[in-house]
Amino acid sequence: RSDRGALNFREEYKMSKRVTIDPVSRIEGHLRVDVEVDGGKVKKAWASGQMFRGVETIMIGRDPRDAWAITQRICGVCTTVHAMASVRAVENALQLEIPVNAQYIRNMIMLAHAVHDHIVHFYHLSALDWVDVVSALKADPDKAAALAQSLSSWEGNSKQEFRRVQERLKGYVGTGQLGIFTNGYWGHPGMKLAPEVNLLAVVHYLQALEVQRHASKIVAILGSKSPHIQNVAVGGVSNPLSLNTQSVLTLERLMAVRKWIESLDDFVKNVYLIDVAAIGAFYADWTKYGSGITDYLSVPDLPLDGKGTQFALPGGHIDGGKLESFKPINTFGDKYFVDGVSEAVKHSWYDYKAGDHKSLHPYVGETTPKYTDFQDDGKYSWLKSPTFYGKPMQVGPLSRVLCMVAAGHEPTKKYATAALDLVSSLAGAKVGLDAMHSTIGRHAARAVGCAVQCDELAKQWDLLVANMAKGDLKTFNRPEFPKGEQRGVGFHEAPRGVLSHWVVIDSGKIKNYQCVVPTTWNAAPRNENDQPGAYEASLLGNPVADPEKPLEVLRTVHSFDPCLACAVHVVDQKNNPVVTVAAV
Ligand code: NFE
Ligand code: MG
Repeated sequence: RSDRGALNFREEYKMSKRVTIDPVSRIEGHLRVDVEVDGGKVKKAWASGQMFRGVETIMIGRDPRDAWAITQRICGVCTTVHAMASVRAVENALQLEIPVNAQYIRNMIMLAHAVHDHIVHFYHLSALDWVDVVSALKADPDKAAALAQSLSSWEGNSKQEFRRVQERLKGYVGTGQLGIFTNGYWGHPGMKLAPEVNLLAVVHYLQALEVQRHASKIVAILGSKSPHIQNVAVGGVSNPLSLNTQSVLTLERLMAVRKWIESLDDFVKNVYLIDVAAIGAFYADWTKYGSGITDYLSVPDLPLDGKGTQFALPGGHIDGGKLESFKPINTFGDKYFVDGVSEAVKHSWYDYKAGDHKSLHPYVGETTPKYTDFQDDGKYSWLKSPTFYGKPMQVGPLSRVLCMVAAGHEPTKKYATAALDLVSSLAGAKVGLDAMHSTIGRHAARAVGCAVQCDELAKQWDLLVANMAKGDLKTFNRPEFPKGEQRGVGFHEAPRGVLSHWVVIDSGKIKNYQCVVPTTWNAAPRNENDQPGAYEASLLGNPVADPEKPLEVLRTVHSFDPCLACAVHVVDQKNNPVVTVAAV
């Protein structure tokens, strides 16, 4: 970052071969990653959440009906997801059924949010790990457009568009002002794409900026605001439905939503899915790196009934990468899920009353901060370490897609097969489902899952409109809080994976509240048995060509789409990095 930093780095690197990336950027929140590099490969890795938020502790004593509005502020990226998990937790505690219209509206919000998240993650947060923007200047724009047209009939693949974008890019670079593209690892030996492919990706990067707005509009129309929706309530949603009255959710607004669904669908299937397959084919060696933990966990989502016993998308657990081991999670409050989750703090900056050698179930979870310093073999992160029946898990798009394939979900199988066939034909070698257990596989899975989500958006829209046509306009069932204690869990398959909120209510007040969040699963420090979390495990064996520009480490970390704000759910502490590398 500064001359001093660079000097420190060179001196220390000779001795320790340790690289600290702090902060990792193009993510949400504050993540530090340390790796020990030997012989050009990562031998040891640490992932550390560098801020404490404490949202769980401020929930105590509050009205459970307010929890969603507060916990939603955990994150500025997946804003909707904590609202959903929270109302589901309270509804589960009360065994409160909600109207199906409320499910459909919530489902559409979750889906639009997820599609937004995935498009932005691929193009704007991670593509620049693979795409050399400066090299795109050397491309022949007509050849690049011809390549794009050979892959897809997307209307934005014209020669005129490719020439226009390249001229615009020359304008940036010519003035020496790269703007959002400053500080990339341009010209790094790990960048392998031909100039034409780089230009293709830059064109779609800019188009994706336009298209992602359509997903946000859907969230804003249905959720009354984006980011941070305002329309959920324990018991349903606060959207009054009407076929023709103004100021409520009318057919006119729903038709606008439909138009944006179609635009997203077009982009995801004809651009995003294709680009991921193309980049995957050109970086086929990255199917060998980054698998890490192959115990996968996902939860079913998109409930189709008021209780959460039927879901559009399946979820469950895969043991050791073996699809045939798949065990489903079936309903809200599923015992197999509820009994399996616990969190440890042996390597986290927290203290458990009964000692740190054991993990705690979220219903009896504790959030008592205890900061030390960064201790390689002791405490080094604000994240806890969640486990499922004692084992660390990988969660997220890859887990979700593998579980859906294992469950026999046909649309997922269809998009996964199409994507892998395209990769195989471009790479000139058969690439199968096994290749998905990798850094690049996480990107492919995210795109496959996103295509499924676009289909589901249209289906949920159809379900809502068909139900309204039958005359059912109900969206809310009032909750009643009995005396005594109730416990509930709300889970949601959020963009980054399994999210669960756990609430203990005592006579209408929150007695305990724990959030076990996707990035907590993936970016967890070592657990009570010193087993590494998913980021840490996935980094082992990663190549590092130039430790001063650890592009390959960022590739694998970014493939998870980190969100540390979520993961630690409000104090920056001093740390003493050996080597500090700031990277875009
Ligand atoms: Ni802050 Fe999130 C998602 C949640 S964290 S983005 O998806 O919950 O992993
Ligand atoms: Mg938590």
